[in-house]
Amino acid sequence: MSDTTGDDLTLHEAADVLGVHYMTAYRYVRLGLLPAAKAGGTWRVSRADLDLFQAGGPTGPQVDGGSRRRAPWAERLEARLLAGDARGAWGVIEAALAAGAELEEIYLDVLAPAMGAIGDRWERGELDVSLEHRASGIAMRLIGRLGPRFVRRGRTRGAVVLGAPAGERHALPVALVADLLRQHGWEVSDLGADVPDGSLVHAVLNTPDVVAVGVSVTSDGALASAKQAFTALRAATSGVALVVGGRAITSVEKGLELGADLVALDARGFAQLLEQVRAEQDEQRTDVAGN
Ligand code: B12
Repeated sequence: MSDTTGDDLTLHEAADVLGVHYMTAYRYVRLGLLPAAKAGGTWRVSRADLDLFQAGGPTGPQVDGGSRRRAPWAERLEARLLAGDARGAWGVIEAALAAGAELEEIYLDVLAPAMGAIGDRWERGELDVSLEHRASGIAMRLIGRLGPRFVRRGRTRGAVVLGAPAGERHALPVALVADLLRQHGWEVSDLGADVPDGSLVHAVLNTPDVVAVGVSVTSDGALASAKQAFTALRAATSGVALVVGGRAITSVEKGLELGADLVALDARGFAQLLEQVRAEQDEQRTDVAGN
């Protein structure tokens, strides 16, 4: 979003310039189409953003005429997250769903890239980490609202324990992967971030019908602790697949070096991998029973 401290307008003024009703302009803001920031209880729009919107620029109204499915939802969500606008962020999600986006697409093609872009901006020194924290809080709430929609009825395929190792504070990726697996019929025990080795082991030993444990590693700084977690899991459990994934796992070799049995380079491939694991485990059980 552009700097709104200088030549900016109230939302009423912006609506006048656009020749639309105030509520229409407000909807543009809520959907992330028109960048705006709240100052003293009122929405302010920068002249530059308004000009861009009128010209049909990156956030402009060309979406109404084009394919809403291919609209830049991630950019709009990023804008709402950075503005600290939880309602607006939900509005973007609802609009994307109404336009036909699948739940999985909302997570992988809207929410994940929006968060990734926020991280990139933080890395470039363009925003304070407080904005990243606030955006993460809103993202978690979005996941909380969307989560129940991922749950599939009927018999589960088996259970999966998911968590991030000690010192790894990125819980969002874990929550997101957990829902994606639930959608494929897995019962997921999401332990979140910063899980001590002993607790990971405890969860695996106490989860009925557990097929695999997935360890999520996002920051490079947590690779060593992920290795320790796998050492502990390998020593205490058997017959459970040890899977690693996450942003810090850039190759299969890197994942295997940590002591994992299997590496999933993206969340989409994880459910498929689990199917294979389950089938192999069932086969082994049949062999044992037959002998
Ligand atoms: C949100 C965020 C935070 C939040 C986390 C809040 C929370 N509750 O999760 C807070 C503010 C706490 C935070 C803290 C830090 N962060 Co941070 N953070 C991010 C950010 C912006 C988004 C992460 C996210 O949720 N992404 C969305 C998820 C869905 O995408 P994903 O991680 O790629 O996950 C996908 C796959 O990897 C896969 N997957 C994930 N887990 C698993 C597990 C399995 C088993 C499988 C199969 C697949 C899988 O599925 C997901 C969906 O496709 C990223 C930027 C980025 N590019 O990701 C930086 C980022 C990860 N953070 C970074 C850093 C440096 C930090 C800090 C060290 C900063 C600091 N100095 O304080 C700290 C502390 C980290 C620690 N000790 O753990 C760096 C990491 C760089 C690196 N090479 O290590 C990043 C990349 C920012 C950057 N561009 O530099 N962060």
